[in-house]
Amino acid sequence: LNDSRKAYQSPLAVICHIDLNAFFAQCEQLRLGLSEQDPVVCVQWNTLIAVSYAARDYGITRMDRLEQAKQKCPNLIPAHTAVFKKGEPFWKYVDHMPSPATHKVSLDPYRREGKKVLNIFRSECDLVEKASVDESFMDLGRLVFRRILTLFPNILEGMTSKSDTLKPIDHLPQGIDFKGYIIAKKDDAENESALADEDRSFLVEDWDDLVILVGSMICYELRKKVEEQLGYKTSGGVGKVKTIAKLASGFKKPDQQTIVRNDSVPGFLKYFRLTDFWSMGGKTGSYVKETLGEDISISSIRDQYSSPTELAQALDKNYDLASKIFLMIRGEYALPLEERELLKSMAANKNFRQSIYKKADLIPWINVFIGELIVRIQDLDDEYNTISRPTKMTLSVLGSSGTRHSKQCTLNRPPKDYEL
Ligand code: DCP
Ligand code: CA
Repeated sequence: LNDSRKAYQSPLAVICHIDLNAFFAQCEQLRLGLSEQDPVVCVQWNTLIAVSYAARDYGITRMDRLEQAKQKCPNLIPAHTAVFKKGEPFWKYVDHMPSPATHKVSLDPYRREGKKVLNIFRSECDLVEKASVDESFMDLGRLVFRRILTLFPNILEGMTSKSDTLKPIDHLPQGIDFKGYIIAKKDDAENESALADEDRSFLVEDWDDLVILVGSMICYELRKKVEEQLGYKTSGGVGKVKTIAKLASGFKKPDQQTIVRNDSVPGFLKYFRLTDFWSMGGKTGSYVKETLGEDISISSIRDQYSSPTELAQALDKNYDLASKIFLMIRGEYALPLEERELLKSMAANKNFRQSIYKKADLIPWINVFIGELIVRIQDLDDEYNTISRPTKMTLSVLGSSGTRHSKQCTLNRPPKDYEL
């Protein structure tokens, strides 16, 4: 646990996933000085791109158009994203409804807010993976390890070799308890609920339960830190591997967290389909559904195939996919966290909606694209204390007929100066 390169493979690994609730809408709510109870939606032209939980209470979803949403909630607060104006290489918030003919949306404000949250996580935890603009994974190993040493100061006494095992837990120190919803183990509760009984005496049966308990306290503290410093509400999930932590953070929203102890993985996964796993959507998911059967559940795959080899036979001898799925549905698919974002390209684009015939109508948009990309390069430089410069540039146009025209050039000695 105390080695960030190895901790994710430990049977005592603790990974948490934290996701910001209704992220773009929360950014707008705070920017406008509004409260959590205000039904804010974040708007791009007349579509909703994020819906606050207050607006969700009116039955509003991302599928609604702005007009429909206003019908459902007459006092709706639509906040339009920041925009670039044709010809201007910078974005701003405007006090009118911008038009796609003269403006381009900027998501930069949300990227920057996401970065602030990430910085809080990085200041507390030594291994953070940014999963998207509003989600992060954290390997809590070292934080958990240190806290366990303070809770059980003599725990390592008498342990001399790697094959020595920890003594059984005979008592729980004062002042520690799970934070959040605890998923039931199979025998925790006879009832149909996903959650464990409140009788906490047998919630910690072994060390893997205890590390998850400590992890849930740390996850809670991280989330509260974000709320105190920046005002954002989040949801969290705690488990042994990334895939479980990610499903857990989406289980109870908003402003909640969910804890999955190892023995409760089978009970927890009853609530999901294989395609709910990140990376199992899309093509891979469709392929598996076609091959194994449309409505096959996680538990039936688990019962039906008792080894990765058996599963591979059913999946056209795709051994890699089979062993991944085999582990995933048992909550054992341990992947390392990627600390550094591997950024290979950046793009700025604009859907013109109407054909552009004149060069003079096109050039001002190039200014916008450049403005957008430069800010991102600048932020990247600041973040990693580097000077990253693109070495290739592509200009690409997709016509309404579906044909794409591209032109690419190499930038031999890209200037360090942003102005240039
Ligand atoms: N987003 C978007 N278009 C989509 C999906 C998401 O523009 N089709 C943007 C807006 C969201 C942000 O990404 O605020 C994060 O996406 P999430 O899927 O995490 O959704 P939310 O954060 O809005 O809601 P939740 O509380 O369910 O996580
Ligand atoms: Ca989110």
